[in-house]
Amino acid sequence: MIPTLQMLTEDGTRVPASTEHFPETAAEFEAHAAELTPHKLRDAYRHMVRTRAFDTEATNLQRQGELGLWVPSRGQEAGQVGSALATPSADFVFPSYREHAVAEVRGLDLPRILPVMRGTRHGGWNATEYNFHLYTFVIGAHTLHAVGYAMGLQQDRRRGLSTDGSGNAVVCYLGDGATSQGDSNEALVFAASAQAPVLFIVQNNQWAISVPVETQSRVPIAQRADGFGIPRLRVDGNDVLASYAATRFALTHMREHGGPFYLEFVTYRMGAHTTSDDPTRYRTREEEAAWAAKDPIARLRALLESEGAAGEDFFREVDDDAARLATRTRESTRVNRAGDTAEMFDHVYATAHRHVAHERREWESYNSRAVAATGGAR
Ligand SMILES: Cc1ncc(C[n+]2csc(CCOP(=O)(O)OP(=O)(O)O)c2C)c(N)n1
Repeated sequence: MIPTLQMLTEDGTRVPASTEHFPETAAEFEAHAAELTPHKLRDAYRHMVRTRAFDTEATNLQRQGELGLWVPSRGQEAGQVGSALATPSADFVFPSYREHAVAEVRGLDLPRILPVMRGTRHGGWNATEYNFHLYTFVIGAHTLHAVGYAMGLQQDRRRGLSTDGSGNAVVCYLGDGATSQGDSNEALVFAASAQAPVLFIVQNNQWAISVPVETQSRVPIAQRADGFGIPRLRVDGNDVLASYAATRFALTHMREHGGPFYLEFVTYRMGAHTTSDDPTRYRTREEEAAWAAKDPIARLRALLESEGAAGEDFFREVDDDAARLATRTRESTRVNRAGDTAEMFDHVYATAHRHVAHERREWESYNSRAVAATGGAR
């Protein structure tokens, strides 16, 4: 079994990175974790609690018929927040569809994720504004987009084109199930061949809908990187310190040595796969209880309390902040109506393009005829 980096135990105690398991790199992990000052740890906690409140509200909205579908992130907040805090804002991020806490850290107002789940928007935000791509529901497809983007960065550099503000690396999130997809494996081949600067972060949440990770892979997920010649690390994904330190380490390694890196975050999807799923059909209550005891938010709270970094006032204020976000999520979603469908042409390219302009005109003309034919109903 390969070792797993842990710096915060399940009961919220800070522990040094194991020098036995990571003899050459433990000191670097420690140095990175030390960057998380009490102020930054409080920020991390706030992001996690806000995301969970939003996530719970979105689940409720789906149950009440306000959303077609919801994809809960409960339980995966530490890995997402830790890695996102370690990622420079100029580095482009390709999420799959469960990275709500990453969106929160990137500065995207979380209710903006919901129109696509309500069926009123094609996307929801301008990806270049946050360096955060739209969600991709086709498993693994975005891993190829991420590698293509990183190869573009390499081309720009080779040609001496300005790369100001375009970042040094690309971060791509995928699930354990996605590691079985053809696209994801092709992405790893291309990333390794081209030595493209892509950090693959696999959130191993133990389940791909009803398929357990043991069926997905006969070896620990991180070990899959070995066959591609990509350096890797296995990390406790419910530990915000280790997730942050590992991501900082990987991005630093990539900057110094070039090429991709692969992180496996060991975590757990505490909720259903989506609101269309019933996990009681395929997993035990004992398993759920065992992982509930590793809740990433409780763990960070215990650390903040034991180190005197936050007190009751802070926790109450964060809960109020999260409750306000949930209320705003509900209110903005219930009045949300279909947007202008032509906005799907807005962000295809960063600058205007005549083919896209032509397609937009064609669409607008078709759409106005279709609206007229249905007597104005949309
Ligand atoms: C190409 C493709 N095949 C199948 C699906 C159906 N599908 C949706 S989610 C999912 C499981 C993904 O599991 P994993 O990659 O572990 O991510 P998680 O949902 O657990 O975050 C599948 C098979 C899909 N969306 N796209």
